[in-house]
Amino acid sequence: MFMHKVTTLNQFIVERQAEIPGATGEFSRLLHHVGIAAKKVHREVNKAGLVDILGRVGTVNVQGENQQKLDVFANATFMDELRASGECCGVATEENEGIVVFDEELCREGKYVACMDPLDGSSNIDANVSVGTIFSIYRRKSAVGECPVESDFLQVGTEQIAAGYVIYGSSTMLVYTAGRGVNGFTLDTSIGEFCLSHPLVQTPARGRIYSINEGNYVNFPVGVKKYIKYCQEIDEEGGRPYTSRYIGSLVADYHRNMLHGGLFLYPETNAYPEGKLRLVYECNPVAFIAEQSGGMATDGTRRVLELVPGSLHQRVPFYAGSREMTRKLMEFLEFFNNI
Ligand code: P6P
Repeated sequence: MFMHKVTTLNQFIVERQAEIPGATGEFSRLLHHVGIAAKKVHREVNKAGLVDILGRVGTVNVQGENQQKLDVFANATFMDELRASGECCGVATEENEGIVVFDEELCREGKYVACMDPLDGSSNIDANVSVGTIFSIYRRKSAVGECPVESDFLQVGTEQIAAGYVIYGSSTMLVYTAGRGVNGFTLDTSIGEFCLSHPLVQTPARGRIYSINEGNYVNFPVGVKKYIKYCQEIDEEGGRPYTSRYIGSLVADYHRNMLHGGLFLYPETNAYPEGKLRLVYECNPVAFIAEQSGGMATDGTRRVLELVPGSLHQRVPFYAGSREMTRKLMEFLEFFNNI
């Protein structure tokens, strides 16, 4: 039987490293450990419901959100693997108020820091809805050998060395970019490896899907309301009306739109006047992926990757996806939000 060539994540990382002059394998080791953590979280997410890994631990995280057992497990797992890589000196995570410094001897020489949402959308888990891990890697600015400081984690998004997400859905995929395109790897559980399944992903310039929680409609900025109505109008060429698709899990909503074409919108609302999504560990990594796959990501007026983070858990309005759809939305915001 002919076996088509399978490229595992580790083979891909090593091959790519060979292309980068002076690459010393440190970043490759870091990414390898991200892959290990993703496999461990996959295992627990996929047996949730069968064992006592579901539900709340009875604690709340820094966001005041009830922590799910899987949140806590995913946070600990990714931290352990990033620490074990020896290349990361600290992590900023949704689950912890401040930065987590890896002070062990092994990590102090680490050149990288990570920002992550270890299990985004976890409130959906007991309903068997896809959830995700979102991560962002920066080169530290503080001196190697010393403890990292908060400013290492508040770098502008264009400084990202790599970013990606793991989507725990009908299959588990790891999607990442290191600035040379976006590649997707699907977990083949029969061999326990992430295998290249979506090489050099390109988001269609326009699509027919818009994703937004229309339950917040009455409080949306007028430009967003007008854009939603634009999506729903019939045009003579049959391009519209678009389809509304919203899962309520950022990674799942974004991933579908990235592959098929579409626009994800999370504007400011009454409940979240700054927007709900976090700049440092949700919007910046997704924005890096968006741009590297030919799409766009904005806070409505500015490029997300150029926003200077003021605090670890800062929220921003977030619009990301097909570039022609994003541009059209920005036209609506520009016109209607300024009249
Ligand atoms: P809403 C999940 O809680 C999350 O942080 C993102 O994954 C998702 O896009 C958003 O919130 C959904 O928020 O207000 O529509 O339920």
